[in-house]
Amino acid sequence: MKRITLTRFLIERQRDKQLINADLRLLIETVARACKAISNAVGKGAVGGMLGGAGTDNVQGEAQKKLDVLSNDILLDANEWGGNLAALASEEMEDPHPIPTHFPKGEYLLLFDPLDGSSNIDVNVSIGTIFSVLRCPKGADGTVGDPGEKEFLQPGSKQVAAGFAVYGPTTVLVLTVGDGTHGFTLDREMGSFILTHPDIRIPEDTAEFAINMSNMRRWETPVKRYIEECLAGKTGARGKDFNMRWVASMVSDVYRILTRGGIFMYPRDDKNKAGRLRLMYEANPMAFIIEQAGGACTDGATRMLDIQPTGLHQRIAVVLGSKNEVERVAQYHAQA
Ligand code: AFP
Repeated sequence: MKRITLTRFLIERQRDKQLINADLRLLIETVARACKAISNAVGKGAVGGMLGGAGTDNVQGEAQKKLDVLSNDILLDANEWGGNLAALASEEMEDPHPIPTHFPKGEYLLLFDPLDGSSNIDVNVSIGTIFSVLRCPKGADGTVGDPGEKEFLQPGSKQVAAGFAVYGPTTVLVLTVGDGTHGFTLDREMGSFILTHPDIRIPEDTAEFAINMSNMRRWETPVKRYIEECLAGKTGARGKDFNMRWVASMVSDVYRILTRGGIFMYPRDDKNKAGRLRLMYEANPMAFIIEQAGGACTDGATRMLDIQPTGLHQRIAVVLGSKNEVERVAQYHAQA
């Protein structure tokens, strides 16, 4: 099989399709390189002193793992000097991170969850990095100025690129720049991401759902109805049996759905009143990726990419995956 590296893939989209420019290409290559460094740190685990708590809490009041802090630092260090970013935002930081004054600024905003699935680190289950790229609005003077939270609060449809890395048995980078969704597997000997899953397509139907069943008593009616029908299987309204998977690392559940279909749900409930997942750097990048692979993503009822954000760290309910199943859940919400 002809080996197409991430670099060649990006050069072709810059030169042949004019889909991206040199600054966006540099941004994606830089994030990919940072994901290689995070993959190496994750792979060292206890041997590298990487497990366990950092002894600090993040802005969400969640205890940080050593790898949360290290991954965030790796992404900040990698992205400050390129001259292609106006600012960065991270799950691990309350406010947007300004580009140091001694570096030039560029037109893009980068948002990321540096290490998603942190509760899986110490139990050796796959985790990942999720990122989203927006354009920074320019001020009256035509410059990006000093972007604050307001400049980040754009609907997901404004993303120019989105991706995630999953640090599993293999490290895979999934990426979209708006012309489909593509997967690249890390060749550790060469240190290159190789295009191994071009033009991923999600089957429109599925018989596999992913949800944290322990929250069942807390769900709203449409979600309860949908899952109960899946559990009723062949004898119930769906007329077929369903399987269940729940990794509790969004990157792993989404990657599985990209490879074989499925529906992932983290609904609102009376504990997670706005949902658990973050709109800006989890739901929106995943929604862009999933839609570009022929799937769908809503907050249960509304298309995720149409939602106008109100806060950098706002939480949202998420239903994503095989198009026909996501639409069925939206119908159940409309009927409720
Ligand atoms: P952590 O990063 O705190 O482990 O949360 C992971 C996550 O944001 C997402 O990756 C999972 O799908 C979801 O939360 C798992 O939530 P539960 O632990 O409630 O199942």
